Amino acid sequence: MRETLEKIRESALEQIQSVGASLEQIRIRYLGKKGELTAVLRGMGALSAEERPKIGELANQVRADIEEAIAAKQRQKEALALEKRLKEEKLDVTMPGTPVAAGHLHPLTQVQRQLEDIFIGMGFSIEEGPEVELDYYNFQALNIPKNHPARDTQDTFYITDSILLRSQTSPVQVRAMEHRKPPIRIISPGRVYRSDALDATHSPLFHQLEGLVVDRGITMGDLKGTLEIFAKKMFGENTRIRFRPHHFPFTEPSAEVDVSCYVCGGKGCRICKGEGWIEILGAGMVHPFVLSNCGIDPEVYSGFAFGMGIERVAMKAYSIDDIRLFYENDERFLEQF
Ligand code: 2U9
Repeated sequence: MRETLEKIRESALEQIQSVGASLEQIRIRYLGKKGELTAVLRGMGALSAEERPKIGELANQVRADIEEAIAAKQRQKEALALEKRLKEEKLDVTMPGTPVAAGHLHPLTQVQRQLEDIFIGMGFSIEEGPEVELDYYNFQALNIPKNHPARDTQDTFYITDSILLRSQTSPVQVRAMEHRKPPIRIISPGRVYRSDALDATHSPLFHQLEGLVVDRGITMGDLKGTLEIFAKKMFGENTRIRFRPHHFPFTEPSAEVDVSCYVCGGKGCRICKGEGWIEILGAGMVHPFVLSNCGIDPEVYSGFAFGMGIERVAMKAYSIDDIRLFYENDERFLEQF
């Protein structure tokens, strides 16, 4: 029996060391319930009382040796596998990275922020308000009563008789005047709605930026100076502006404002259609009726206001000839900005 045990140990240890051995199969073959060592242990009953403990001790030693050899081989296999993996997975941290496609602000947002920054730099603050407005704030307070011809030029989306989608951002400024005492120096950028058919130059939704200054002693000179600084910052230091007389119900006097062509400098070119000037804004002195509608005494205070379409400014600045490009979100267009 001693010999059998020694043979079992020898053959098991040899198999454990052999390349490609399945350690689990070896364990089952020798130490499993029906294993060779187990079979020997079962036969120990036939031994004499003197021999039994000695053989028992040897059998236990053989079991321990086989278990230890299996464990050692297992550790060796794992170490080899780890070494192999580390070799294969070697990282070259000096390799160039894979660029991640990053988005950016929409060109209209970029232009809006640029305009806002210019006016913030001149001491204006940004004022926001509802897009669903009362007829009163969008029209009546601005000296555009019901049946006024100016209402025909702006086809408005009505929700009820007295509620509408704002057709300009002026109502924001009416509300500001109601709540604040002069000096007031605000801009109101935002979405406006007009019931126009979508074509290359019109959209039922577009964006405006309007400005309003109210204080004692505000004059047309302040308006001109403000818009001149704006034009130079937006279109370049050599830009000049010119006022052409116009009519708006909410300003008196009123003007349309052109900037000298930033492409040809005023000589006349394809961009300014030979004019040398590009129309960019409307402006004027706030009508006394509008001031008093908003609770401001026109005998004490005066003010100027201006307004521009953000799409129009962006189209002029980037030579874009179709307003629809802003709303289609075609990446081939957007990625150019
Ligand atoms: C108050 C009083 C007066 C805002 C003004 C314009 C002139 C103007 C147009 C530009 C192109 C609208 O987007 S557009 O179609 N706007 O020409 N807007 S003065 O006047 C105000 C605003 C608020 C209380």
